[in-house]
Amino acid sequence: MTFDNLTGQLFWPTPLKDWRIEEHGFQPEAVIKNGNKFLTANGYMGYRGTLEENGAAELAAVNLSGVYDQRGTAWREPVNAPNPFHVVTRVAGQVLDPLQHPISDHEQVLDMAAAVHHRRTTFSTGNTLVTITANRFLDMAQPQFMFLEYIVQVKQATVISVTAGIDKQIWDINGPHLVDCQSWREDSVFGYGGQTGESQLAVTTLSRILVNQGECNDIDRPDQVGQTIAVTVTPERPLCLLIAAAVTTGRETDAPIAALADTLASYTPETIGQEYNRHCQKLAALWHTSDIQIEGPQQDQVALRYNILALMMIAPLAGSQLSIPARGLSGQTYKGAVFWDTELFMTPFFLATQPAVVRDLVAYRLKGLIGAKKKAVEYGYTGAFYAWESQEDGYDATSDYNVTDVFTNRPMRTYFKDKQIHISGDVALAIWQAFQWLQDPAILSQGGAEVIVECARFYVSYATARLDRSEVAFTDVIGPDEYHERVSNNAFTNRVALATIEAALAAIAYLRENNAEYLAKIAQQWQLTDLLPLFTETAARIRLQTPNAAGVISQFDGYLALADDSIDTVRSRLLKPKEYWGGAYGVASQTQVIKQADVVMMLAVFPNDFSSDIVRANWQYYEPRTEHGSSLSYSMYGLIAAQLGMTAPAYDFFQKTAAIDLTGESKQWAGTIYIGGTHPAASGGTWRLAVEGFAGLHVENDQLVATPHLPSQWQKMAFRTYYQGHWYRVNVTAAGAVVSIADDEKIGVDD
Ligand code: IFM
Repeated sequence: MTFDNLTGQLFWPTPLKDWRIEEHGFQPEAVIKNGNKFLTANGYMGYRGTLEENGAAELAAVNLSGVYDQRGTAWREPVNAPNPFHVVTRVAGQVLDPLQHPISDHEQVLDMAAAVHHRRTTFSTGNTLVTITANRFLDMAQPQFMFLEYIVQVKQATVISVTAGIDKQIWDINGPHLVDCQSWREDSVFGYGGQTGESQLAVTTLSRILVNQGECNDIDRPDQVGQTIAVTVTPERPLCLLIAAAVTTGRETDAPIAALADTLASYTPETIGQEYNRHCQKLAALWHTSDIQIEGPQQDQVALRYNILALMMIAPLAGSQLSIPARGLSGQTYKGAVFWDTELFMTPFFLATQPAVVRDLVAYRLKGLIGAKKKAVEYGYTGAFYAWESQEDGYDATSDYNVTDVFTNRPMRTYFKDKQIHISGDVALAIWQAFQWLQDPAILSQGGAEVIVECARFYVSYATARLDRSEVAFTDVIGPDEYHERVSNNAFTNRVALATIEAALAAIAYLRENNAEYLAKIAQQWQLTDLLPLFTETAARIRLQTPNAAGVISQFDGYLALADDSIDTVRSRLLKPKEYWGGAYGVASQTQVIKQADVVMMLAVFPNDFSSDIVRANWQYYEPRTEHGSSLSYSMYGLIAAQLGMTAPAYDFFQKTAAIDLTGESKQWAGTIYIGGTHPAASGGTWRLAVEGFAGLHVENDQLVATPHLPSQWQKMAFRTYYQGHWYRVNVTAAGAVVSIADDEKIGVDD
């Protein structure tokens, strides 16, 4: 459909440098990395930061939140929807794609204020220049919708042909996931989709193209459904396309395809502009409560905002009861599964800035209780053993063979699923923290208390199976450091188990006092009479690792007796670059080299357990022995360093954790398995390091207090935070911090 008044520049990116991620020049080897770096998302779906001409080979994808499928015996993974923004421009039959065609200029930008992806590429073609500019956003106000403007400018009159529409070739790792796919067209709207093989869930992409000139023809080819536009473009009149698209799945029964198609059919350039404004308003409201302003190097401000936006864009939609996968909405790696990353690294950000999101994060784990109870039974325990890699309804997607041996190409038995038992406590403690932070009794009475009690029950049953008469031990486990498998009394795990049982006792005590009716109803189901003494007795006897004469806490029984080789020595023993460091024969397994913060993680989760001398002794002992092979590691070392006042290393770790998705230099392989994508735990960790580390925000006697340790590079920090029914402003300088109430804020926990 042709619109004369379509001139482009509807979603133009901000010129403000503090709000821009930008890259200039084109590097073919950075295409996949940039797909992660320039991701845009809106909680319903993520669109990888690829260029419009890219397809499955460049990992272009529309990754859906919470829709999974399994093909044969391959790993179950999230489903990608057909991509409606596949646009290819040709001049004299040549495809304008920087991977194939000479260019004179290229930029890619993420406008963080409006979550707009922008690219502009100038191609040298014949004796003229053709510039393609494209801006797109995933609508925050109407999350099933997304919009793209695509503009072709020329230096002199040039015959241009454009093919635009839905790409039928979907990037899948273990697909294809959509079967019985069909395309269709009704007036100006066309669509393509199918259904998932495993659960027959319909997934459809709909689209409509608006253009300002040219001869438009509908196409429906094996690879694409859409339109071709042929036109002689002049310097005075660029070719402009606007694509309005929507994705729908069988879950949205209240938004049938016909209704979405009607909305798409009704759009004009003006109403799309209005929709963009609504999207920006929605995002501005999120920024209002979530932004952190600093006075310091611009690159730090930009990096901080980048990580905050990364979390805002992937927060589950209100009421979806979904959570956040370890790779966010950037694709299918890590099976789109939810790990402890959400509870320990991301939840603190949402509690403080968008408390309503926490309701869905908690609801997701409540739904997972059935699966967690089943898993406990499968392993011979009672209570709730949560999935290490959780998909929908708490299904544990972890394979028994999560790593492939690079020498034999055989799957290696790993024990993440069976032995990383701290996951149950991570879930329980996050729910307990949410209850305390939000002061919302419904969190406990609507299922939260049950989860906490069942997780505590699991620890009791795990421990009693190996009960030493005097001490409760947790043998044969894996702590956060995954390189050392099947160890005993991992310091973090035992401490988490104790805190879980204590939280269960506290939750029961709270219910007894405040909701006796509910407690009476479930007392029998929980077998409270038997359970309470068991909880008290177990909690009193859990063996905690204690500091030795030098103040060092052993990561697990026998850890300090392992070979104390340096990381470089251990690395020098690798025979292949992608060799796995852990497991039975890994180069790190029989040494003190660890993958990620473990004892230091415990110190971050339980900050009041030890004196600062002990905390410092452990930071100093473990840091040189930590490979930081997980994106979860830098932030926790930075957080503890900041709290200790070691601001120089804290700042160094801030820069490292904040840059993980900006540089794309994190680990991309586990054995022969690709694990690339975005790292929201590092983003949450970045926020925690800034807020809990540099600003020193914490709770003392139910009051928010800030004891700052700003790095010398920062002069000021200012941000908002929610706590127990109030909004606060926190202003930090090197001299101190002021935490003041700001109840003029309109956005509350239920918005
Ligand atoms: O949850 C983490 C784990 O701690 C280390 N490996 C990667 C997982 C997902 O981020």
